Amino acid sequence: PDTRYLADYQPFPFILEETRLDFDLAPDATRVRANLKMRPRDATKDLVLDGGSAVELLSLHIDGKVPDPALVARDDETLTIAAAALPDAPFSLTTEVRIDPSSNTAFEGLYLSGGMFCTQCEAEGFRHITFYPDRPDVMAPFRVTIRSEKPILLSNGNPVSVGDGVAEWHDPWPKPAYLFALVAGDLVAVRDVFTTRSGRRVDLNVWVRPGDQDRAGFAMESLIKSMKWDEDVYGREYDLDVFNIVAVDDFNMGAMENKGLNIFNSKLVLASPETATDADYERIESVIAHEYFHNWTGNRITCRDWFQLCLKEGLTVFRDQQFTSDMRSAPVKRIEDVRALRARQFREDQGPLAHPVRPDNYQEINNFYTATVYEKGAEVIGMLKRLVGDDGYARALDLYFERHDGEAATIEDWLKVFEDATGRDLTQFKRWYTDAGTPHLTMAEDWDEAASGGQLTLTFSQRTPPTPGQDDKPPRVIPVAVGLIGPNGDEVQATRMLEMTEAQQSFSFDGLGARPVVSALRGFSAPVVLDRNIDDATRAFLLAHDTDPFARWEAGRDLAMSALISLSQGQAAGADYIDAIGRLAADDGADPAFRALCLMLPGDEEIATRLAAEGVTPDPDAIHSARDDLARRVADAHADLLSDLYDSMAVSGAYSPDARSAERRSLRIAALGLLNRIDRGDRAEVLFGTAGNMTERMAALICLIRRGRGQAALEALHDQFDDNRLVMDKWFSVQVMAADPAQASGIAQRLAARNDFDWKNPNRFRALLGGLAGNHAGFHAADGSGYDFTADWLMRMDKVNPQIAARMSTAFETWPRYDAERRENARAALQRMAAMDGISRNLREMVSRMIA
Ligand code: HT7
Ligand code: ZN
Repeated sequence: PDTRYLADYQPFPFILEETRLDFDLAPDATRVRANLKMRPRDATKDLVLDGGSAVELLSLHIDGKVPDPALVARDDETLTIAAAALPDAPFSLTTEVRIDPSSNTAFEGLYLSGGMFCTQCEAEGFRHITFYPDRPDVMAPFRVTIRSEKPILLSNGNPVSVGDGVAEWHDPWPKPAYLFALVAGDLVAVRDVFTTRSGRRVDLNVWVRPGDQDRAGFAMESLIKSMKWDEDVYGREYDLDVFNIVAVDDFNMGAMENKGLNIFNSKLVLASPETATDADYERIESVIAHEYFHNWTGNRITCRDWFQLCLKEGLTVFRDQQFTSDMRSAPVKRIEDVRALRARQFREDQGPLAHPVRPDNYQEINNFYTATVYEKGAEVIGMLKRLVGDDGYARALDLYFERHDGEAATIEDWLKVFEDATGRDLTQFKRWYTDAGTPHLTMAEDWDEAASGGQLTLTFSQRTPPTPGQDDKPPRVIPVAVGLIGPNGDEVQATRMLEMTEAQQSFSFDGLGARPVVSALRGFSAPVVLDRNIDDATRAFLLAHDTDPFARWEAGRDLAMSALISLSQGQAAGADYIDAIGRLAADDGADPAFRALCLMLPGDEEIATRLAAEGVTPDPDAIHSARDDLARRVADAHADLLSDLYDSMAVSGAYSPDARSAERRSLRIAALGLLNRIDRGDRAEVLFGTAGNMTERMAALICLIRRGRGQAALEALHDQFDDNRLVMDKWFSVQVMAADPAQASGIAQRLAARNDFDWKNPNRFRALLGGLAGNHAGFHAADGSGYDFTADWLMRMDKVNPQIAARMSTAFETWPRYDAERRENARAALQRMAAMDGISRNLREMVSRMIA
C-alpha cells in the first residue's frame, strides 16, 4: 500500500511562482511563515501539500483570508485544501507553523548539530519544515528571512541584507524544495574569490567551527579547482555572487548540493596532515567537486521525480570521476573506481536488494541512494560516451544544457539529447536503465592460422542472472574494448570497440600471422563480469605486457583471485601469481600507485562475491586464511624487494597531499602490509612512532592490530586525539575492521559500551558498525554474533534515525549466499528486526526486501 510507482506520475496541478520563507529560529520552537504564490493549472483539483506529523499548523490564509475549516484537512503526512476553497486565478497561500529542531534526531529537515541550526532536505526533508509541494518538479525562486541570535545566518542564493539578528537571502534560480538550505551558527570562514570566465566575481567561503579554520584550506583549493575544471571541460559557469560551504558534525550522508549553500559532513571538509589520510584528502577533493558539479547537473537541470535520481547522481559521479582522473593518475582512478563498483554495486546486484539504475517503484526513496543509482549510473554514462565517441558526447551534453536548463527532466529526455545529437537509436541501450543485474559476458576464442593470414574470431555470449521481479533479461548493448598482444609482447591490434547487441555475437581479426593474446574489456568498458577460459601463464603474460593499464592490473587481479579461490578450497596454488607480482613490483617504469594496486590482494568480501557469482558457497574463514597465506608467501618470496620499496618510497620533507607524494606513500604502505606478515610488526611499530602524517600512522596501526600488537598505539592515538571527533571515528573503526575475525564482534561490543561511543552521531555509529561489516569473516561469524550485535544496534538506531539504520542494514544484503548455519542466523536477525514494534518505513522496506 505504501509503494510508489514510476508509472503513476502526474504533474502537480498548480504552478508555484514564488516562495517566501520567514524563520524565527529557536531550538525547541522555531516558527516558519511560508508565503507561496500559486496559480492553478487545473482548477478542479484540491491542493495537497506535504507536511510531516511534527509540523504544527498555527495559521493558514488564502489571499489573506482564513478558509472554511471544513475545506481543510490534515493527516499525518499532508495538508489538503479543497478546490472549493481556492480561487480560479493566481493566489497567495500563507501558513505559519511551529517545529522543534531540538528533538529532530533523524537529521532530516531543520535540526541542531552542536548548537548550530542546519537543514537537510533531500529527498523529502522540506516537508518537516513547513507545508509545501515537496516534489522535485515544483520549482520556484526563493526569498528567505532568518531571525536568530546566532552570528552567521545563511541560506541559498545571494545575500540581500545582513543585519543584527536578521538576514535576508534571495535565490533567483527556480529550485525544488529539496535544494533549500539554512544554516545559523557560530561559524568562521576560510575565504577566497573566484572570477568566472565571463568576469563574475564570486565570493567563496568554507564555514567551520572556530578553531577548525586551519583544516579547511584543502577544501577551498578543491573548490577552486572544481570551478575552473567545469568551465574548461563542460563550459559550465557558476551563476551566483557567493558560494558557501558549511561543515557539520551530524550529517546523514557525505554532503549536499543545496543551491549556493553546500552542506558537508565535516569529515569531507576538514583535513590536516596529522589527522587525515591521503585517501581522506582525495575523497574531500572529489566530493567538493561532486557537490559543486551538481550546480548544473542536478540544480539548474533537476529530476522530474525521484525515480530519475540517476539523472543527476549518475551524471555527477561520472563528472567527478573525470575530474579526479584529470587531477590525478587516470589509470589509477579507473582501477579504484572499478574496485569500488565491484565491492559495492556488484554485491548489491547479486542479492535481494538488486534494482535497476532507474527503479520503477519504491516505498522509501532514501533507500535508493545506492551504488546502483550512483556508481552504475556513472558507468552507464561512460558506456554511452564510448558508444557515441567524445565529440558525440560533447554535442549531446551541450544540447542537454541548452534544452533542459531550468527544467525537471527524465531519463527519456537525457537519452533523447544523445539521439538527437548523434543520430543514434538508443532504444536497446535504455535497458541499462530499466533492467537490474550484472551481465555475465563469456568470451570464446577461435584461431585459424590458415584463414585470412591468421584469423582470430572472438565469440561473446551474454546472460544476466534473474533479479527480484525481473526474470527475463533481454540482451543489452555492450561495448567491449579489445586489443591484441603478439607473442613477443608487442601490441598487434590497438584498442577496438566491439559493439555487442545480440545474445551471442562473433567478431574477427585478420592478418595476424601468429596467434595473439587477447586483452579484453580494456578500461573496463562495460560493467559486466567477463568469463574467459584463460590459464595463469597467459594472465602473467598480460600482466607483463598489456598496454592498457586497467587490463594489465586486471590480469594480476585474476591471477591472485584464481590462487585465492583454489587456496580457499584447500588446493595448493599461487606460484604463478607470486612470480608475476614480483616482476611487476620491481618494474620501476610502472608508476608507484599502479604497482601498489597490483600488490593489494582482493579483499575477503570481493573473493566471496566472485565465488558466489560462480555458484560456490563462500566460507568466510577459509577465505580469510587463504588471503593470509598468500600474502605471507608473497612477503617471503620478495622480502628484499619489498624492503627496498618500503625504504625507497619514503617521501622526505614536510607532508604534502599532492598526487605524486600520495602515490609513493601508497606503494610504501602496500610493501609494509606484506612485510608485516613476516617482520612481526617491527617496521610498523617504528613507523607509527615516527611518521608525521596520518596516512602512514594509520597504515602502521592497522599492521600492528593485525599482529595483535595494537594496544599501545591505540592508547597513544587516543591520548593525542581524544578531542578530535574525526580521528576518534577512525580509532573506533580500525580496531574492529582490522581485528582477528574471531574477536571482532566482542571488540565491537566492548567499544559500544564506552561513554564516548556517541552513537547518535552518524559518523560514530558508522565507524563502529561499518567497521564490523567491513570485517568479512567477523561480521559473518558462524555463531551469528556479528549479525546479532548489528541487528540490536540497528533496532536501537531506527527509533532515532531511520535513514542511518536502513542504510547500515545493507550489511546483511549478501546473507543468502552463505551456508545453512549462517543463513539461519542471519534470517533470525532480519526477522527480529522485521518484527520490531514501531519499525520505520525505511528499515521495514529494507528488511522485507532482504527476507522476501
Ligand atoms: N544529493 C545528495 C544526496 C542525499 C543526501 C545528502 C545528505 C544527507 C541526506 C541525503 N539524502 C540524499 C548528496 C549527493 O549525492 O551529492
Ligand atoms: Zn550527488
